[in-house]
Amino acid sequence: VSIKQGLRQAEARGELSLVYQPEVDPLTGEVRIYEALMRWNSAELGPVSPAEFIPVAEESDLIVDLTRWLIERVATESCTEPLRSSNISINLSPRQFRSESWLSMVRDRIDDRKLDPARLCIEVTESALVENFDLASEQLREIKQLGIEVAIDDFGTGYSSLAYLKRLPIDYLKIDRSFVADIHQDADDRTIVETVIVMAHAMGLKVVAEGAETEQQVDFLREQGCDLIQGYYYARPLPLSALDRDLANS
Ligand code: G
Ligand code: G
Ligand code: G
Ligand code: NA
Ligand code: MN
Repeated sequence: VSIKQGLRQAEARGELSLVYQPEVDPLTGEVRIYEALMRWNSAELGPVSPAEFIPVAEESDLIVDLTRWLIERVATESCTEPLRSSNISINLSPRQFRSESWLSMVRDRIDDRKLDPARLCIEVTESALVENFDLASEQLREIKQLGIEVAIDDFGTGYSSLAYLKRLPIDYLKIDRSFVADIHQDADDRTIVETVIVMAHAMGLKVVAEGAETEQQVDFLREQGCDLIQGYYYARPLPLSALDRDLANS
């Protein structure tokens, strides 16, 4: 079967799930945010990455069903431990972000109190915001009015400048893991990370570093004042049932 055919049945067959990866305050070791990441384990195709199936879903109405599934599942799981004592972030592709249907789904769950907007963060890439700046501005204003936070994902891999993003109501920059990976070996990457943190803080933004795998990376990021750190050093993305156990020893 093709990805498209398989995806059409994925929800009904119970093949979709969420895993969560913590974003940790390096000063206290506390989890501030759990990032929800979608997983599809297809009976025919095996595990398929969202990087592969989201673009396919976007070619049709399948993306609407997938987005609804994501929001409903996050709403349900966010009420259970250990998620209920942290914030939760969800990823939206640029096309998902620009269509407003996800926002009305979120609003419905806020209205019936299944989702707490103050605990929700939306992760989008730079391109989602800069490719249609006016629409993005309008969308972000509505999101902020609801009390939802916004993070720029994979920061540094797009083509926008911080000065440009300053005109948008953003809460977090997530430094792309490609800059974090070579912190030990590459002085340029160290400079980029230091500079992004200083500039982001000067602009009132919080910084999350992605992809920290080693103690040296975590030490460097903490010393530079990075607000939150995510990566295998702390935890891999894990299903809800495995989160408790993992946090007990972190
Ligand atoms: O977790 P993983 O390495 O499989 O993620 C691959 C890519 O898919 C990442 O860029 C991630 O941000 C994205 N991704 C994961 N879950 C979702 C989701 O629910 N929606 C969207 N749009 N992208 C997701
Ligand atoms: O594009 P995005 O940053 O959303 O991608 C998230 C993906 O990155 C997740 O699917 C996750 O599996 C992966 N990831 C998370 N932490 C690490 C890490 O420390 N190292 C590496 N190589 N990948 C990571
Ligand atoms: O621990 P487990 O076998 O469930 O890990 C699944 C995959 O996650 C591994 O194959 C590995 O690629 C990745 N992984 C888990 N922890 C780490 C880590 O600390 N560093 C890196 N680079 N990858 C990891
Ligand atoms: Na993300
Ligand atoms: Mn990312």
